[in-house]
Amino acid sequence: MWGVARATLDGNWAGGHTVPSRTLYPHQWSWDSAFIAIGWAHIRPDRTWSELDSLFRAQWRDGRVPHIVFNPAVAGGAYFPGPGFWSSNTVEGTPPVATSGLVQPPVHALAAWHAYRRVPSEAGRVALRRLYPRLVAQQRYLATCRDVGGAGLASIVHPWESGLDNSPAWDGPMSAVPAEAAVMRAYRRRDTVHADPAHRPTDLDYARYVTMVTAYRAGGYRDDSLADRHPFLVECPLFNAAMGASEVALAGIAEAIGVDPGPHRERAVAITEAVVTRLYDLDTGTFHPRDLRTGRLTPARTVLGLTPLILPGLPARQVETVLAEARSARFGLAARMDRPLPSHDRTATDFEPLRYWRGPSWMNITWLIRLGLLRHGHDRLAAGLRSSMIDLVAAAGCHEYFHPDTGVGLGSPAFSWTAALLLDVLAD
Ligand code: 2M8
Repeated sequence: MWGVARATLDGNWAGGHTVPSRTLYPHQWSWDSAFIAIGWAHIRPDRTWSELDSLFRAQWRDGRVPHIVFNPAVAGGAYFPGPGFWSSNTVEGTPPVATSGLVQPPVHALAAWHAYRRVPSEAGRVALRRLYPRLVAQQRYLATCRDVGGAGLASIVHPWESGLDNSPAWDGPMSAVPAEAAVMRAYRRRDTVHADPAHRPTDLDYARYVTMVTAYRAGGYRDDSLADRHPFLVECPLFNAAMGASEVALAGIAEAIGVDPGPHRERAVAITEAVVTRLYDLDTGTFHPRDLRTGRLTPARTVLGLTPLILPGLPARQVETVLAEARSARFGLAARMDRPLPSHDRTATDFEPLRYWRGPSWMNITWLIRLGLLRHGHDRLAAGLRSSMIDLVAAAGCHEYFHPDTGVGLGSPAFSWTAALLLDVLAD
């Protein structure tokens, strides 16, 4: 299995960065690169740092790390929406390379620190020193420009920023976004050329995705007065838990390179408190996104609700109830998993075992929740997730996602973060 994972990463290495998939995603994606960097640490540590360096070279002057960095050597039409659609070159403070204008969950400091601690080296320390100011700028952008709710959490302006594009978590906020058929008639989707349309977001989802980007782009991707003009504004538990966990990681990095870790620790505490105050629901005992348009928590009980476990300072009360949620029939977490961890509540009427983030099991989320379980001392449950990850790849290969009942491989068959995170758990 080690060999398959290694061959998958090698096959997707594009010189300087790794594509998530040669067919579906032929450019560099932000949070993919963070997970991929962790995998490279086990086989080619130099590539861990190339991966992160190439991503952060595309950082905007305001600190945002774009969710896609386009490879100029790949044809413009290979992915929709491509560089021409985003037009980053018309915006001030953008890098010479074309990028998108959105972000993704800030797992990068977490990944850089994790990779370094797994395989420490002097070259790694030099790379951490180089990356540190960029990682700090990334966090600062999110904590300031994106704090639309004013409570110390970052808002996302598009479901693509959550990484869980068509999660049922977004159904409420998405329904408020105007969707005109004419919007989509102007474009041709490329994803459905490579993947079964029944496994992907719908055309209606895409019409709204395009509408939201168009609105953000029309304002030059600026974040001032978003509350007055942007149709989708949400505080996501995973996104903010990642921001908090990255402050914890930055404290570690700061110490390793001789910088004061204190401010990072303070920010980690403040973000953890805000995640609990703003996103925890006493009735369900789990976390939910907050829709800033309505002021309410979104009702779906998705796997996003479990992800604040990655915060080491999550209070015992929340750890306990989130674990109860994870162990319930909704997610089936156990020391011996009988099925993989789903991305959505498997008892919900809108659970769809084949459709992307509406049910299938994903390696990156399983890896993050395993990390959270380890952080809170639940080693037996963490071991259950580790075995489940290994079993999935042993049976199906390095697929993008997996059927949450049968484990059948879905989406791209040679997917980078699946390979990378498998290497990480195998190396344990
Ligand atoms: C998926 O998202 C992209 C848009 O960013 C797409 O569907 O085209 C998501 O699974 C996202 O989390 C992931 O980073 C990206 C590349 O793997 O694909």
